[in-house]
Amino acid sequence: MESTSQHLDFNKQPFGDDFIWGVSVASFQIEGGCDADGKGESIWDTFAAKKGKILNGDKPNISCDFYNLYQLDIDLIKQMNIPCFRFSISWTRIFPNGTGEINQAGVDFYNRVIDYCVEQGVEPWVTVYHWDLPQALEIRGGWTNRDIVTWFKAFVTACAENFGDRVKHWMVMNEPGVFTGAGYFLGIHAPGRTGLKNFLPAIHHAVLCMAAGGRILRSLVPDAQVGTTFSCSYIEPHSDKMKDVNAAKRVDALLNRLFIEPILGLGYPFADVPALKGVAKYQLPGDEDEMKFDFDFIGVQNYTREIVKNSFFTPYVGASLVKAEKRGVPLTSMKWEVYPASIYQMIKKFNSYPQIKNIIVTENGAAFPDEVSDGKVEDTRRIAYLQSYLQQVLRAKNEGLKISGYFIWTLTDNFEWAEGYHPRFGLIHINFDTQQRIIKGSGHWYGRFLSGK
Ligand code: GCO
Repeated sequence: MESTSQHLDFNKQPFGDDFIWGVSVASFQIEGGCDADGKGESIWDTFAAKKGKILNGDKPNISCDFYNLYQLDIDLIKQMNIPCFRFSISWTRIFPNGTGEINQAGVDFYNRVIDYCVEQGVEPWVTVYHWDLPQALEIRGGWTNRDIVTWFKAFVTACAENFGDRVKHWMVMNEPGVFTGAGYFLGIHAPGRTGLKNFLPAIHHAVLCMAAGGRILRSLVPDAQVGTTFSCSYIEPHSDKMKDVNAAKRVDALLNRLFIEPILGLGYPFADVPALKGVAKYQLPGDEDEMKFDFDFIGVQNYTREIVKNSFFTPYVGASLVKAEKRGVPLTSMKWEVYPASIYQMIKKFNSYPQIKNIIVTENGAAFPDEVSDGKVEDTRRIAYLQSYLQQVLRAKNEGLKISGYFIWTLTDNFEWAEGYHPRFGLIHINFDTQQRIIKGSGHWYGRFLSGK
């Protein structure tokens, strides 16, 4: 991998003055305050309270205490010269039972966060749904129940009506592929359900909600830019044998095409993943149109690539991933390969859909085992990672691809879902016992990069 010193004078200038820069977080990963001021229980509160679900038994109840320390964190964003702050809204702060009466104290919390951003000159970018479904709705079937479309519309409407006067950049959903796949098929994320019978309806309802949410935001906040975000990994076959090439094609359809294509009006990629054909069972007449929405931008979230080989015994996809650990490549704490060209390839892939108007990298970053020494965190590997991926974003931009922004995942070390607190992704180090924040070397580097000097 490229060394840090190679890019000491690399700054934002070659990206042009209009390029958008930011940092991303998610409500459940940072806020804590799990029952503060009338907040209801989300599927992640329930899941994390169960034994054996979160690595080391880590608890999300306090996390980074953003609920109380938000001003401090927004001050640090400003100190790092970061213009845009992407965060999400906890559904159960607004509707403790998922639907029904609004909890004004929850609305007030986000009003405080948004107002403070505006006061500090930091632009709020809001994700409506970043995985923390109300447990009260999960009991009624959650993403497998088509009523979720009605519940979700009410949630989006409440967000648009309460925050749309100040928030002009919206993302309806974060990575539907991950919350349906990990939460409703593999059972490793909340709510911990498994199998096609849960996964297939969850996929279709997530698509309907994404499009419906887009329409609501556009009508209630007409001067807003409305987007949504997708996880994606560059997929390469293990060999050039036809069976591996075809296996890679199936995994690519599953991981990279399943949600974007119906939104663009192309339908589900059933031809390449026949196992998903059962989704059709949940489609009602008229859904083809309801699934479509012309988003102003698509958020691409990329961290790595995957190498795929044919695997006769793996059900449904007949393919398996060749683990990065076994390939002798540089790894992050998530055991994800550091492979900068993946971000260029994914921008190029999304760019190739003529229906997509604009692409923004809404997440990219890396977890490394950072350590505090003499009050400092010298995370040179993260700086090298970010610089090398940014070089690839620049390559895409210079080739004329429709890429117009980049957000780092993430602001502070935080609760990394089933992995708990061990993967540290932040530009800011957190001591989870004292809540002390230390801007890491990477945070100082991003600040200099963004100052354009
Ligand atoms: C995701 C989520 C984030 C993660 C990040 C690192 O992409 O899974 O948006 O919540 O924390 O991606 O895994």
